[in-house]
Amino acid sequence: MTQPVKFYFDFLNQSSRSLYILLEASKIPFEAIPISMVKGEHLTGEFRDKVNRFRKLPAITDQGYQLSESVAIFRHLAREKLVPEHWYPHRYLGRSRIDEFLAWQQSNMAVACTDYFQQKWLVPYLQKTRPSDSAVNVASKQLEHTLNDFEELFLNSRKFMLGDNISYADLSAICEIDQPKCIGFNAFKNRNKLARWYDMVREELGPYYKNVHKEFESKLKLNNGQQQLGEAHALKQ
Ligand SMILES: N[C@@H](CCC(=O)N[C@@H](CS)C(=O)NCC(=O)O)C(=O)O
Repeated sequence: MTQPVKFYFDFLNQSSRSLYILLEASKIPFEAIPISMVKGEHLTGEFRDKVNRFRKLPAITDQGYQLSESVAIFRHLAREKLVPEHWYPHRYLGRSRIDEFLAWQQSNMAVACTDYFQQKWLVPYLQKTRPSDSAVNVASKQLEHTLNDFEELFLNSRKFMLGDNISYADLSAICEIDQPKCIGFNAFKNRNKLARWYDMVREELGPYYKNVHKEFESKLKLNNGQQQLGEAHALKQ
């Protein structure tokens, strides 16, 4: 019998959220295995030794084989499982367009969104310090630039990036933008097209998105509380 895919993830990570939503929305049987990055669970034990030699999230094991890198995981699922056509459509160069976006995303959007998230939230959390203004400034500029490019180069007058149907490019992009957005960055200032697209994607994803997003926000809140305690402790010393 085919075993469910084992999916290792942390909702603090954008690709973990997009793949989780894809798995759920596609009704692919999977075993969800949360791994806490802030507790360093990805650096030790079975995860390090048997699941992902790169020590990063997300990761899967499928029929005993391990696979990492979110784009490779997405393509594996699309190839090996029953993923509905609209997520990665064959028609009108759909797959090639999505591949083009994912390649751009990995070297542009993901870098900018991750960098902002790390400087503003993750590094201060782990080091129990305040964010460095200059590092956050540099990251903000890079982020503004990437969001302008995204709006200008990938969005159009249609509902979603490829037209009337949502694809994995939209799902992956919204989870990316949530990274800075959920810690207070205003991604929509002077970007009406981006704001309109964001609302339509969120609505289309419905409860799949809502539930995962809620988990992300509660992880941020939970860890924020701990961060403030840490800061107070650091100030006392
Ligand atoms: N290109 C990889 C990036 C994976 C990645 O960098 N994951 C981060 C999560 S934001 C991670 O696991 N970081 C843990 C670490 O670097 O210790 C992908 O798309 O899967």
